[in-house]
Amino acid sequence: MKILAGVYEQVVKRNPGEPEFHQAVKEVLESLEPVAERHPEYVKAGIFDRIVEPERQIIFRVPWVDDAGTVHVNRGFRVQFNSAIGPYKGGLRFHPSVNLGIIKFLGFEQIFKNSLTTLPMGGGKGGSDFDPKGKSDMEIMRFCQSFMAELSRHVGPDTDVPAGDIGVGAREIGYMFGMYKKLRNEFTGVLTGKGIPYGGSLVRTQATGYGLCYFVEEALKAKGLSFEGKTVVISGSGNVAIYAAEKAQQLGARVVALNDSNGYIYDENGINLDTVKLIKEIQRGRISDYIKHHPHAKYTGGSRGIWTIPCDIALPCATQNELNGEDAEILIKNGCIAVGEGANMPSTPDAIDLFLKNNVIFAPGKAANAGGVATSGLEMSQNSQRLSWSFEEVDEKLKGIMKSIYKNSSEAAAEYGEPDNLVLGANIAGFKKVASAMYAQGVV
Ligand code: NDP
Ligand code: 2IT
Repeated sequence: MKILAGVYEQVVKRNPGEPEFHQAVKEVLESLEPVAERHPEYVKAGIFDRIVEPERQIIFRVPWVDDAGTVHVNRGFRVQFNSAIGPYKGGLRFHPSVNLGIIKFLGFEQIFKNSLTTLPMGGGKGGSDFDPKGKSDMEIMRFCQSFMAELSRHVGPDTDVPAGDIGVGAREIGYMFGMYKKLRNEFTGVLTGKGIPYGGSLVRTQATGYGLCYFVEEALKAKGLSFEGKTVVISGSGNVAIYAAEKAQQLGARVVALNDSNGYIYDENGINLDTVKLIKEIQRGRISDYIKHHPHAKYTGGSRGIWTIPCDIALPCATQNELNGEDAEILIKNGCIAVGEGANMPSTPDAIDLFLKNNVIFAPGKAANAGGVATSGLEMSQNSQRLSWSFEEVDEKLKGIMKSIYKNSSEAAAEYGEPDNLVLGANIAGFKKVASAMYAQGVV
């Protein structure tokens, strides 16, 4: 970095103790250096300085009462990062590891991801350090209501439209939607990922995982390859992982492993997804329960070991920095040909370098997992029109969007001289639209 080195230095200085945010910004600024060279007018207009500073950061107290009558206090966040091309849009994460730096890294990535979808959505992210694990349904409901009691002041269908992320699925969205509607006396599309009976979109549940496979399929196709007959390892066993596995299977691959934060399962016959859905979506159990249903499968404790399983395609779909340089070396040694990020920033920078240097097809999260938010955008369109589209119609639109994200990212990569570098391509393609919108709107 030359032109943009000062921007990065300022980010580190101004945001101490936020390593994930620094990591996300550094990767993007490194990709944008050649853009800054070609566009001195963007440098002069302070586009780079402004894009790394959230427009607004909201931090609030979330008090709630557990089933035993004990009062708990969690911290709530909403970072409204950039609204140049549309209302703030991005998920809510409930996980004990959540802090401002995590939400800022996610919100920053969301700006470029949402731009890539071709839909008019700005970037934002939120959440809480609340741990949903082991909580009763009523505790979850009271927490969500308390969270929305404050959040409702800051969001709205034309202002900021949250959705799910880790620890937030249809149940939590339902409780938050109910509270928003009661407080505002408005039935609006303030959240996406809603249940189908009250304004949700078909395919939103499947969208991130399906979209990931559609994207990887395009990248494979460009090299004359496909999912057919490939062995796939997927980390996580939540929303993204389950539907990535489902689509990979539909495309003819054999998915042999999944994990959660306690350990991984290996099933050489191919994972039975009905069992995983039962354990994870209905019983809210642990992935280790899989071997009770399928005794021939193997369970191994520890969350990292999953990358030691030989595979052709690896899809990290759990969390940030879950795949490091050491894991990348093992995957490459085992002959892995493609890595598609379903999670946000799951690969560390040294892992990404290794994949790129070793000609592993590498599909970065902000392009490859954009199918979730893209379908959220389609949910917003349906809500505005007070219509709902069929499963096939939404799925076709999702497929079309993932194809255009691949096309735009690979064309930008080629334009800037590194045709196989989709990290570079996605960052540049996502930036272009936001930058020209910010430029046109003046210094605001
Ligand atoms: P879920 O809560 O449904 O599932 C998360 C999964 O990841 C669980 O299996 C969980 O295991 C595992 N996991 C979470 N944290 C850790 C950790 N620290 N170490 C190991 N495993 C962990 O979330 P999603 O599937 O929705 O999200 C997964 C990833 O995909 C996240 O990075 C999210 O930001 C990203 N994403 C999600 C989208 C969506 O539409 N939902 C869209 C785009 C990206 P455990 O149960 O043990 O915690
Ligand atoms: O990281 C993401 O893109 C999401 N969690 C989905 C956001 C959304 O608004 O659907």
